Amino acid sequence: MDLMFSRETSGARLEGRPIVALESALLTHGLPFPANLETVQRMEAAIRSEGAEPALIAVVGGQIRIGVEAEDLERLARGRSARKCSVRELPIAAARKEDGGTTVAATAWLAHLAGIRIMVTGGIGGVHRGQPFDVSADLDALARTPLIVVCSGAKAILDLPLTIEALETRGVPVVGYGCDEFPAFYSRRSGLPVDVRVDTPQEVADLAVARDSLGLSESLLVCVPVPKEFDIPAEEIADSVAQAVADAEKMGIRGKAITPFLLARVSELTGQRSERANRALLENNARVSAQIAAAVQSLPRARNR
Ligand code: PSU
Ligand code: MN
Repeated sequence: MDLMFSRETSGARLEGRPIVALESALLTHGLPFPANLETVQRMEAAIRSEGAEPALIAVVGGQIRIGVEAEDLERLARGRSARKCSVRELPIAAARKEDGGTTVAATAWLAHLAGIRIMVTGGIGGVHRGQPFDVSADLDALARTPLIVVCSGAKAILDLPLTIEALETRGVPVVGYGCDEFPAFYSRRSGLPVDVRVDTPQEVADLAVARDSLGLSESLLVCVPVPKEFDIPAEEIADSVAQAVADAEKMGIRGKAITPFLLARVSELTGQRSERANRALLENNARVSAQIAAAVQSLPRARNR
């Protein structure tokens, strides 16, 4: 399957400038229009302001796009027809020539195919509350794709202690970026420890070098807490999350529809406070990922794999 690079991303490749991949499920399924489009544009601007090139990864009419041009971006943002593509849906959307928003799992795989070493998201998927068998494909994808994944931890709608356990089982190092606790998406703190704390982009690059020289295939999960002004302490969001989870249960919402439903419901219940936090952390994560991309760019590529 050919990957289609946008004009900007192929330019950056030729010039050897750092590229940061963005997932597109947040555009098609995570945030409502027009907040979704605005947020992606702000993420792209933040990445460019740090001298890196953003590459939104998505499926457009069955084509795998590494970087999406403005017209298609707007269609993906407006239309609710795109398929939410994790790894299992990728061949379906490609063969059927559909539009698709790629989750962390699918984006990581496609970024890796494209030779991109870092991607950014809001929160990774994980183990769902009360449903220990509903485990996001993000976790297995992280375990087999040697990327740097910048996020604000796992989404607060999940069972975070079980998600941390599942990451441990899969050998994914959890890196706190300026923090000692695993961030809980809307909240800066979760009470759960990270495996290592770093405070600079260079320290992340050092970890990537060590990972690569050991021949390991796991992503580094670099966790950046939501900016302080937007932090919603865990005890303040707990009731809304519990209510949203109960509503999903009552309405019989399952599988891949759960995450988009819960995000939208929590936003409703918090009067959009959670959505503002989501947008702020996405933009901040984009900026941090571009800074890390610059530090990683000068490193030798992993060999022998
Ligand atoms: N981060 C956000 N909003 C989102 C997501 C992440 O701020 O909508 C998406 C990601 O694409 C992630 C997906 O991979 O939710 C997880 O879905 P699931 O639990 O169905 O694997
Ligand atoms: Mn799931």
